[in-house]
Amino acid sequence: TAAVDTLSHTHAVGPDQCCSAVLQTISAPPQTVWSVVRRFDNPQAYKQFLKSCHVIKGGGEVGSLREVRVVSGLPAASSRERLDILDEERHVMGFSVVGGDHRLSNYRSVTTVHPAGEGSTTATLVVESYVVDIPTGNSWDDTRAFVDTIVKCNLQSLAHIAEDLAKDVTRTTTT
Ligand code: A8S
Repeated sequence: TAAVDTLSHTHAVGPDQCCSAVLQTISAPPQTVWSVVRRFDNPQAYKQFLKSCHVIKGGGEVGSLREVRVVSGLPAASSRERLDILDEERHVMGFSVVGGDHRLSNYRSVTTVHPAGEGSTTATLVVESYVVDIPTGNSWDDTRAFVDTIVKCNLQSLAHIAEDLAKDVTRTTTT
């Protein structure tokens, strides 16, 4: 069981917007997971649909802007994103899409990292919630299915990377 602060995941949702959340448990310490999530300048470390990221403003503080390029095969080419929150104590990171060449207008997401399991420090629960405009011609369900798929892939990839990092630490501290 993990204590998830639900306020971080409370979004204002307009009538033509879709919102949802995805959960992922990870067999690695929260600190290891956070070390990957907190890097606003390096989302492609775990988001496999991204091929590059250029920071166009700031040094990772709130208000920093990045431009990511998307791999081919998706109905998108690039996205311009602003860092909304980076709370190093509570492990909360959030960003908004502010431009780019894709169909997810006004996309906003918040990711939180929590200790999980019985008094354990080696398990983590990640919660990622989002809000986005429903594109013209699409339904709530279409939109949710599309975005949930991307977010689930990202969080599964985050799990693999954090679990590998945690194994490396165990290996170097026990040999
Ligand atoms: C994230 C989450 C999402 C990213 C989407 C949903 C996106 O980068 C991709 C395809 C799109 O059509 C929209 O945390 C956009 O990055 C992979 C370019 C925004």
